[in-house]
Formats: sequence, C-alpha cells, structure tokens
Amino acid sequence: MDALKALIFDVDGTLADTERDGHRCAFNLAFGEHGLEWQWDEQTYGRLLTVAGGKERLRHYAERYDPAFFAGRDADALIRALHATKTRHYVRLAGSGRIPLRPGVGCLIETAIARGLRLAIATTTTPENVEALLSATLSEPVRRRFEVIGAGDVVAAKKPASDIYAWVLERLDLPPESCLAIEDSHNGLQAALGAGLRCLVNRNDYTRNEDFGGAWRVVDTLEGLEVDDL
Ligand code: XBP
Ligand code: MG
Repeated sequence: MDALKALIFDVDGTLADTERDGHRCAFNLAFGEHGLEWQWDEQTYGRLLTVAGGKERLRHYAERYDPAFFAGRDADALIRALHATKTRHYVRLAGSGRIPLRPGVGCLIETAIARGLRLAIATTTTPENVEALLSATLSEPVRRRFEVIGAGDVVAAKKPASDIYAWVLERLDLPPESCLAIEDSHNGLQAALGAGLRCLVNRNDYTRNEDFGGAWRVVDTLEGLEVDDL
C-alpha cells in the first residue's frame, strides 16, 4: 500500500450530521415558502436519502408522490427554484453553528494536518453549503487546509458515480492508492471504490443498516481514531 498522502472527506453525514436537522428542515422551509404542502418527516427523508443530490431528490419525490406537480410547468426551472430556496435556508442553518462536527472529526483533521497530510472534500452538496458548514465549525487556518473542494454540480453524475472523487484526485494530482476516502453512506462508499480509493465508513443513524461491502473499515465514530492507523 502506498504511503498515505491525503484524506478526502465526504460532508453530509460524515463531517457532521447535517441531514435530519439541517437539509431536511431546509427542504421543508422551502416547500412552505413555495406554497407546497410537502413536508418530509424524518422517516420519509431517510428513505429519500438513497437518492443523492437535493435536486435529484426533489425530482424523484415529485415523480413518485406528486406527478401532477410538473403538469404543464417547466420542471427543471421549478426544481432549480425550490433548490435555491432550500440552499438559502440550509446556509443560514449551517452557518448559525447549530450543526456541530461529528465526534472525533475535528481531532482527526487537526492530527492529519500535524502529520502533513493533505485534505480535500468530495461531496454531492453545493459549494455554498460546504462553505457555510466549514466556516461555522473550523478555524480559518484549518479551513484553508482543504486545498480541493469537489462539490455538487462540478460533475454531471453524482454519487454513487465516482466522478466527484476522480475530479478531486485529478486536482490533488495524487493516485488513489495514496489517499483515503472517509464516507458515511453506501452511495458514498460506491463512489469512492469506483475511483479506486480505500474507504473508511463512519456510519450514522440514517446509514447504519446500509451495505458497506468493500469498505476498508466501518466505524460508528471517529473518536479515538489515530492518523497513524489509517
Ligand atoms: C449528501 C447528499 C446531498 C444532501 C443535500 O451529500 O446527497 O444531496 O443530502 O444537499 P454527501 P444538496 O455527498 O456530502 O453525503 O441539496 O445541496 O444536494
Ligand atoms: Mg454523506
């Protein structure tokens, strides 16, 4: 195995538990603002999380549960508008500091920096959402150490496609063998494996029962994880 040179972090569910009390609430606030009666409870949202990407999730939900939503309207424009409203609400929620890093994440980032490891992000969410969360949870010097941020629509195919990891590896100019991906979900694991990366899965309440076959390691917390063990 090549010497480890970089950690590539997923964001939602991995750096922080952003889905239940962040993205889900932002979607519901957007529905209200747009006069829709949709409301995603925790259980419904957990099922919808198998569709990566907020715009893709909205389309999936409308097609499956409210096909009349698109009748005679520009579906793409509607979804873009809904998603922009949702992102505005999420940026405010994440930027408020109400969504903390998961246990052990801050310490792992700090020790990785101390060991000279390079840091990157590979996420399905938007760059503005990443910026809001990192600004609220990391100091400016630490935030600046994330030298590549691969987020959202920079690639056409989202997780479980491996495009976002390939995009990040290209900009790190590193082979997959010298990097470790840190993820929380089956979709994220598949994306990392597809790019030839070892993947450490940090399960959470939404992803606990997903299939993590092929993961290098599966944990329920990053607390106590030593960089030298990676
Ligand atoms: C998880 C996702 C994202 C978020 C919502 O991303 O699938 O779509 O649920 O964010 P990650 P957007 O790869 O970080 O686990 O609405 O901005 O897509
Ligand atoms: Mg995730």
